[in-house]
Formats: sequence, C-alpha cells, structure tokens
Amino acid sequence: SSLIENNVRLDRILYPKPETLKPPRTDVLTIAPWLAPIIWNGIFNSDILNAQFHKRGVRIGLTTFAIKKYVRFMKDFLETAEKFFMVGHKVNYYIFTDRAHEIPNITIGEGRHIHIINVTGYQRWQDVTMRRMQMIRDETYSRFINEVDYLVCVDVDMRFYGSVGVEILGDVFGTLHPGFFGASRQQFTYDRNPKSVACIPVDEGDFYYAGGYFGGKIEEVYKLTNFCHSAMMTDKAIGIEALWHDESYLNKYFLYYKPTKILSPEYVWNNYYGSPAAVQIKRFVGVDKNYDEVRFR
Ligand code: 2GW
Ligand code: MN
Repeated sequence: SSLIENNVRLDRILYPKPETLKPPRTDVLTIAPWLAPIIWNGIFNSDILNAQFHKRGVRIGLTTFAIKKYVRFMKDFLETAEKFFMVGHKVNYYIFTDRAHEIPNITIGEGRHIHIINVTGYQRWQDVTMRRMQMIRDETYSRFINEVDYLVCVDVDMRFYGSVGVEILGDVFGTLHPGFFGASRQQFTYDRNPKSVACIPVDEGDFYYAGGYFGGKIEEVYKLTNFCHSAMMTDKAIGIEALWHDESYLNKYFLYYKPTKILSPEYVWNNYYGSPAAVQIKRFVGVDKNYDEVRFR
C-alpha cells in the first residue's frame, strides 16, 4: 500500500464545498503553529478520507496491553472497537498480555484480525505502564513493519462510543489530554525535575499530551518508543522516574519532535472532566475503574 497520502486518484464524490470565510469550528484551535492539524469534530469529511485510504489499501494496527487484572477490560474494548474503530478498513489488533487464555473470543469483522503477543507482567505497576514503550519498540521491526502501515497505541481501560477513523492517521500523532486542553504551561503536569530526561522547563511546551493515545507510521512509532524507553533507562540508572511515567517522556518527545497531527480530547475522553461544549463527541472514553479492586496502588 502506498504511504504517499495524496497519490491516489479519487472518483466523483458529492459534498458541500469548504467555505473559506466560514470555518466549521471557531471555538477551538484547529491547527498548531507548526501547521499540524488538530482533529476536532466537524473539520473533516470522512467520505473523502475513507476514499483516499481505501484506494491506498492502508493497514492499521491497534496495540493495547492487558496485563494481570486489566484483561477484564478486553471484552468491552474489542466489542466497541469492532463497532467504531476504522470500520471498513484493514485492522490488526495486537494485544500484549500475560493471560492469553483469558482474552475473550470475540467475532471479528472481515479484514480484521486479533494477534496475541505474550509478554510477562512486571511487578511494579509503574513498570507495567512504562515498559509498554520497550515492548512496542521491540515489535516494530520484527513484526509491525511487515504487517501494517500505521500503528495506534492506546490504553485498554477504555471503550469506544463514537467513530474513530482514518482522520487520525498521519506520520506521527499525539492526543490532547482531556484534563489540560484549556490549561496554561504552568498547569501542565510535565516532569519538572532538571535531573530527569523528561524535564520540561516552565517556559516551554505546546500542549499536554495523553500517555494513552499516540501513533503514526511504523518508523515514527519506532523513533518515539525508542526515545521514551531510552530516556526511562537513563533516568533509572540514576534512580529516578518521571512524575507521570511514560506520559512525561512522551511529552518531552513531542516538545522537540513535533507531532504532524494532533487529536482533540474527543479521542481520549474521561467523564471525570464532565461535558465541555468544545467536546461535541466523546469517541473513546475511560472506563470507571474500581481502584481498590483493579489496582493495587
Ligand atoms: C496500572 C496502574 C496501576 C495498576 C495496574 C496498572 C496496569 C496497567 C495493569 O495492571 N495492567 C495493564 O495492562 N496496564 C496497562 O497500562 C493497561 O493497558 C492500561 O490501560 C495501561 C496504563 O495504565 P492505567 O490505564 O491504569 O493508567 P491511567 O489510566 O492512569 O493512565 C495514564 O497514565 C499512565 C502513566 O501513569 C500512562 O501514561 C497511561 O497511558 C495514561 O493514560
Ligand atoms: Mn488508562
């Protein structure tokens, strides 16, 4: 499949013309200063995008981790992904788990496949979440590069409630954290320890990106995950760990390697943050965790 985004000839498609003097959204920022689009409901036409991506025959990988008790999120995650994630496209689910026998047997649509990747769970929960970077990285060149064109890497304690389609795909993308899209630099919970590789000074930073939703082309996901994992190992060697674990290192990566596309918090919502007007659709929403039961923090 072609990786060049506009080299397919489209057939006739009928749709209202874009209105230069009537932008579809004026309540939110839809483009970053480095000209990466910020994807909000209303700014894109799925018919055009689907036609382009279908002609390119694009294959999409969705990675998630279900370690220990988190296998319980798998059923809802997969069932709702079948309804809403990249419907009509070629999709490979990659489930990293230490409990393969507990992954539910779900009926999967045509052109879609579930791949289980057996991994061992780390003792500390911080390592469970942080080591995802290493595990994704290690599969990029041994596997993903041969099987898919794009990767979407997400948390598992989530459910799809609305369409998540090819509008999210690009060279490398991050997602605005639902708790910080209206926040100031000072309020961003970046790591501030100058000894940590993840440190971001208070006079830098563009957005606060969510740890639970990033992706892009395989080569770019390799660069991103390799950076984050290496940074964690550098910190670990001097006995430190960034404030929000993998999320802090991801934010540092995106400060200096700007994402080429940015997803609005529609794509990684949590109802803890209510229902602000800017968020017209909650497409992928955190599942209320029973902290005492599921976690052991
Ligand atoms: C994580 C924390 C405490 C206890 C258990 C776990 C845990 C996580 C686990 O036992 N098994 C497991 O598979 N995980 C995976 O790591 C799973 O895919 C989960 O969605 C992901 C992140 O952990 P989670 O969802 O409990 O953390 P959140 O929702 O607070 O995540 C945000 O912050 C994290 C860093 O602290 C990450 O950056 C994450 O991507 C963020 O969404
Ligand atoms: Mn989560």
